[in-house]
Amino acid sequence: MPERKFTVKPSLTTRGLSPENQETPLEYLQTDAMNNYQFFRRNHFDYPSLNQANYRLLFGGLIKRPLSLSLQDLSRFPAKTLKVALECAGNKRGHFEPKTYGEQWGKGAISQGYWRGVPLAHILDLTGFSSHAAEVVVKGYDHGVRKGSEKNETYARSLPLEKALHLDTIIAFEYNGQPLSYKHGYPLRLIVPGWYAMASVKWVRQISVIGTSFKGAFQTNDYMYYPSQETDEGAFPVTELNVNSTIQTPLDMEVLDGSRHCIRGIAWTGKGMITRVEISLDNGESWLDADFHPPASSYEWVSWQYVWNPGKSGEYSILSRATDSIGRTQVRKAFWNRKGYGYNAMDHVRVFVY
Ligand SMILES: Nc1nc2c(c(=O)[nH]1)N[C@H]1C(S)=C(S)[C@@H](COP(=O)(O)O)O[C@H]1N2
Ligand SMILES: [Mo]
Repeated sequence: MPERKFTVKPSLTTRGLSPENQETPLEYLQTDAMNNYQFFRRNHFDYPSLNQANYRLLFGGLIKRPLSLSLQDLSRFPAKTLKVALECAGNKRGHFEPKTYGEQWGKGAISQGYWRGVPLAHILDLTGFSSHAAEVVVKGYDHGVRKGSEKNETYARSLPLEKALHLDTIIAFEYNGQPLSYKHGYPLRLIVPGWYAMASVKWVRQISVIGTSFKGAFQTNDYMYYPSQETDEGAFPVTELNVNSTIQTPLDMEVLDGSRHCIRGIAWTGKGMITRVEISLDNGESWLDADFHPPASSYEWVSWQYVWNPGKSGEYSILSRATDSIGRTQVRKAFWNRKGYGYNAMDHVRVFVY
């Protein structure tokens, strides 16, 4: 089987420079824990400047004991390490038909690695909160004029109390055993496993408990599914990841010889576990099971492969389709929505075998 050997390291694919939006060249990666320089970058504003020496994480709102924590204070809480894939809600937006406005992401607005941090619940236990608490708002340091508005805004998102108190929702300070890199949220970022990555707020400044539903623009304007082109009717919030899969090799429109090839890719979901990945070599007429090791947790992707002997020369249309333990399966056409979130149609590449 021809092995792909690279002498140069793949670099990020640029979708925007100011703010920086770059995607992971997933097609060229062999690892399942990305280095910082291969991790996709998704920013709404320019990188913030923050005073590292005096950094304090503030807790406010409907809590009994307001709190301000230094990094050292935080290090005294019990921490855990989780392998989590972060996927941008706009991953694969460029595949929507008809097209939708926004960064035209390909398949690489997803990356994963090991995040270490303190469960937010441990800190909220310490502050205590009122019986009227409904949501927890996490505010970042970055701000500016949001695309599509004229107002100066700060990046902020809320979580329902239940998700905020989930023991795997962590305030992370390490990635792959190192302090977070500046671009990925140093010194602290929230990690919300199972949800699209807009929830994983970088450069956390303040955490507030509120008794109402948060109305920030990144929650009420953006990161809502709008099923209709013309009106906001039927809108609902973007939360958990959809079941999904991506073919890494071969590449779309690649020319292959007739020898054995390894069709390789990843599959993931935000709820339950991946239970099945299938491949079709005839554009969906028939399906074959791909091989993968069961995932250790529901927050990481599985790497799957299928060894293929094409035999006959000609054009092939290859599809991948993942199924999860709650019974969700990828379908041929993704649910279209005006802002282009949550694309999860079966993946599709065409190859020519000579
Ligand atoms: N403070 C802040 N946090 C943020 C964002 C942001 O612009 N500012 N973008 C969110 C979105 S939409 C995504 S997809 C992820 C991207 O994280 P990364 O740049 O570390 O890959 O961060 C999320 N957290
Ligand atoms: Mo995102």
